[in-house]
Amino acid sequence: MRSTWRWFGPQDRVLTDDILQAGAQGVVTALHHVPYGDIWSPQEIARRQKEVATLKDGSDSRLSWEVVESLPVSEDIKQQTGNWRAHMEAYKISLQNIAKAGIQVICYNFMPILDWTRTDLKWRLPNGVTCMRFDLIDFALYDIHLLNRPGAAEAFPPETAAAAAERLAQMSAASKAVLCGNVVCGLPGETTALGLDDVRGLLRQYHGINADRLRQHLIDFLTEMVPVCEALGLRLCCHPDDPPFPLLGLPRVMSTEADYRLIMQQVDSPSNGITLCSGSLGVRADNDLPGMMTRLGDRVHFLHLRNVRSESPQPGDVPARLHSFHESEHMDGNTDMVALLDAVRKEELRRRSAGRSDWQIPMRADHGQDMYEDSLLDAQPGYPKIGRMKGLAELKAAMRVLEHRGERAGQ
Ligand code: DNO
Repeated sequence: MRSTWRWFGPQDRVLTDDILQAGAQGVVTALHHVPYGDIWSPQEIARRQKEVATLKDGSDSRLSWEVVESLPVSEDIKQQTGNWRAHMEAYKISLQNIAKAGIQVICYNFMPILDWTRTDLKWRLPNGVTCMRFDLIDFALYDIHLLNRPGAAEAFPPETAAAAAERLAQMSAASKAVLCGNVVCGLPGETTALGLDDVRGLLRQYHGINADRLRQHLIDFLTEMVPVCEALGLRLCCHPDDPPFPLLGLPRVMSTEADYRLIMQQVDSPSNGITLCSGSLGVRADNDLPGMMTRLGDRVHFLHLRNVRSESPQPGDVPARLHSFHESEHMDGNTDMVALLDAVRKEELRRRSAGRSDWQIPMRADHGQDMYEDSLLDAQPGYPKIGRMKGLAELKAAMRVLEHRGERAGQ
């Protein structure tokens, strides 16, 4: 397992110096300033590589850009409208430019409109840390009463809708504005926040696109991109839906093991792979993360390790449906992290004995709780310096123990 760290570029409050001190071996980043659908030029890629390789005082960081997260798939490609053909060609050129720069792993997602979705970015836990949280009642309140989406009230269990109406009556205008901002916050690198009207407009574009159609668009995307990746020696890896349920009436097609299986079979190539994100997938009680790693491991090109804790029962919550959860400590929550790490270790051993050059899987400690001075630094939501460093240290230590035991037992 190779420890990596997500960095948002020079505007990130966390510095390359911090990444080095945290004990990460490589960097995960993207050209966040390039609009979706545009080409990533060799110059811009080289510039970011240089930034990764440089410490605050100008000296060499000895870090390099190892994983692209994300090379974004535009809405036009997801919907197959407008400029989607041109965006597909641009995507292929970006892949070529990335390959020329020596980077081989490329993460993307196929979630319509919204990436990760939370209702609270700073929820306080009893020990004083804050974390990101998805509260079903707040989300229902947003969907039914702030967005006023037709059909929204029927999309939630009646007791959830009733609790949302009750909460709305006590909510200040300022809290409503915060909630609206939080729901659309998960668009990494987005500089212009989406307003309610923007969201309504985007939702209208998805009329007539159901899950089957979206899945077909993903297959069409991969049918064209995977041969390009094979020729260039690249490994594409799809990030799961977060949370792994349909939201706002939009389809979501990468939420379960069955979803991944289908996509892996449809475009059956090692270049068509998985970003196994235990935090996203782990919200669902029916996703068995260690089992998924064991069964689908040969196609897992990138690991996002974090944990969530489902808060059921809340009014109307059902673990197999959209429900409330918060981001817990990395080693503690819905996912048995030690079992997942052990499945990763075993997959790496299999790869090694098969002579695979990609036997070490890049992993980043995903997200983190804000602790100590994290709230003062106010880095990208979900990506604090200290809380993430703690997560990385715990994950590395647990893995080291498993490896040590394995070495002693000769396995
Ligand atoms: C959340 C991240 C996601 C991820 C994209 C990949 O923190 O894991 O935003 O970067 O979905 O395309």
